[in-house]
Amino acid sequence: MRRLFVLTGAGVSAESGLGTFRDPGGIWAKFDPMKLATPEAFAADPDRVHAFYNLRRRNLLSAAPNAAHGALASLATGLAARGGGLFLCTQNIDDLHERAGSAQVHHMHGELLRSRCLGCGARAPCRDELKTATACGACGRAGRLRPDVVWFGEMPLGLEAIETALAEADLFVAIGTSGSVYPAAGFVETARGFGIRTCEINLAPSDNAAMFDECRCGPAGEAVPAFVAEMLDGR
Ligand code: BJW
Repeated sequence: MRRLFVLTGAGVSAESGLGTFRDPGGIWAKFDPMKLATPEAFAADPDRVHAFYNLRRRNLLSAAPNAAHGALASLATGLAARGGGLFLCTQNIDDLHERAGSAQVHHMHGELLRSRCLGCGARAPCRDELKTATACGACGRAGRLRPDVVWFGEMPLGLEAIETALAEADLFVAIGTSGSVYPAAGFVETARGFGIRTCEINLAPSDNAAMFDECRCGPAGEAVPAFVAEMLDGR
């Protein structure tokens, strides 16, 4: 009865055409995160921040899940059928895991296709452009909507549920993440503290690779389906 905790990062969506952050030519090579992904940046220049996320929302809506997303959806079903389970935690704000068929996805850095009102706190689906003038559907105020994502300096979502799931798991797998953003980068140490086996799947070993019991290198679209096949074969 295996219970897996899988943490995904931008690398799992790279083959769907969504950029990673810290690879050469990645999002943070082109844009300054301090001007786009902090609450202070949004307060100083909401139009600039909206333009950045509007562009990424458009890109997401024209992207499709890849074989890695599909394999992780099968993993959840396959483990459940064997009496086990999968906690799928993603740092990604895209919805490609859901579109590939994953029913339960923990979005610790929020979701691009949702907005949040800084006035009344209402969260709502958001597939269109957000502008400073866009009014909140709940309270009617304009100028208070922001993307429902977690910026630097903000608290990631559902850390208690993550801690519980890590404590219950018997294998921790990090896929396509550089392991440079905390607290997610520290999950491998938490897992080790619980005595759980750890595995990294990445294009190349991350800076954190030495922390893992096992590292598998390759593009997620190939390495993840191979890993899932092994898990469901019981090897
Ligand atoms: C492939 C591939 C292919 C490529 N196949 N692989 C210590 C403890 C706690 C906090 C901190 C700390 N030290 C510093 C902090 C503060 C800060 C932080 O971590 N800063 C670092 C830069 C040092 N963290 C925060 O502010 C967080 N909040 C917080 O700490 O709250 C207080 C707190 C304290 C204590 C405990 C708990 C909480 C919030 C972080 C929010 C991050 N937000 C972003 C933007 C979200 C919205 C958006 O998308 O615009 O999240 S930043 C960006 O980085 C995004 C990502 O989710 C995140 C991680 O990036 P990821 O996914 O790892 O992408 P890359 O590009 O870095 O790596 C991609 C990998 O894929 C590479 O390894 C490639 O090789 C690989 N790859 N192609 C397989 N085809």
